[in-house]
Amino acid sequence: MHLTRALAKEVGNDNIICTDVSDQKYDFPCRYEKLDICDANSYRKLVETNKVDHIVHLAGILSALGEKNPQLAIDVNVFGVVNALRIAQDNNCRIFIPSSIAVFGGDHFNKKQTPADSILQPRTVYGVSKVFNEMIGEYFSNKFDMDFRSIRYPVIISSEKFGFNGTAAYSTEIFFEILEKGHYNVPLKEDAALPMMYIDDCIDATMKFLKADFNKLKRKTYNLAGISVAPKEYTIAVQKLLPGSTVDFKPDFRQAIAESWPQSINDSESLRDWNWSYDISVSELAKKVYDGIDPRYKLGK
Ligand code: AKB
Repeated sequence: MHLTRALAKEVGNDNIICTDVSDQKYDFPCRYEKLDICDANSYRKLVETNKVDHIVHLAGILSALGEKNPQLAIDVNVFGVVNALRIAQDNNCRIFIPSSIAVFGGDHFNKKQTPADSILQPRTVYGVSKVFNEMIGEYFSNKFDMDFRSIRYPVIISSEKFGFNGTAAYSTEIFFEILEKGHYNVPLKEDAALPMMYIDDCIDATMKFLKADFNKLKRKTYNLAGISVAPKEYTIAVQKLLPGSTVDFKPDFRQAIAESWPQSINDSESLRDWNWSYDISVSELAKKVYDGIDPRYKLGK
C-alpha cells in the first residue's frame, strides 16, 4: 500500500498497476487488479497485455505465518517468485524482489553488525525462501542479463492494524492492544533485540534503491540496517507515550525465530553504492508508529 502510493507518485497514476490476491481493500491512486501470483498464466497475461516493463514483486508469506503454514509459504515465496522471474525474463522487465534479515540464521554468523556476506543458514521457511529468492534472482540476472535487485529488510513497522504475521509485529500490535485494554503481553523476551525501521523510512530507502543506477550497484542484494531495538527499550518508549499502560513479557514460538536473527546489521555497502544511511532513536521510532495510528483508535487518550 505504502510503496504503491510512492511508485504512483514517481511514475504517474496511469503508469502503475497494483495487484493483490484479494479484492481491493485500500484506496489506491492507480489501477488495481486482483491477481494470484501463483497463477503463472494470469500473472503473465497481466504483464504482457499491459506491456509492463518493471515488476515490483512484494507478494510473500511472512515468518510467523509461514511457520504455521509452510506449504503456503513455499507456494507463494518460492514458486510465485519463479513465476515472476520467468515472466520478467520473457518480457525484458526490471524486477525487484524483497529479501529479509530472516536469511540469516544458525550458529555461524555474527549477530551484531551482521555483514551482508555472512553464512546464511535460516531456521524458518520464510528465511529459506528468501535465500532462494536472492540466489535465483542473482542467477537470472547473471544468466539472462536482467536488472534484478533486492533489499534484506529489517523488521518493518507500520501504524496499521492488520496481519501482525511478522515475528516482531509486537512493535505495532502493542499500541492497539494498550489503546484498547491498557495492557500488552510482548511475545518476545525483554532483550530480544532486532533491527527495525519505520515503514515511511523503508519506503524512502526502497525508492532510493529502485532509482539507483544498476551499473553502480556492486551486488544484487543489499542489507538494510534500521536501528537495533530490544523489546524492553521499546516498551518503555511506548509507556511514555501511553502513561499508565502495563506490559508483560510472555515469549511464544516467535522468540526462537527472533533469536535466530541478527540483533543489528551492517549495511555499509548500501551507503557506499546507493548513498543510504539511517539513524533515529528508539523513542523517535515508537513515536513515528504512535503518531501514524488512525486517531479513531486514540479517542479518549
Ligand atoms: C517477518 O516476517 O517477521 C519479517 C521480519 C524480518 O520482520 N518480515
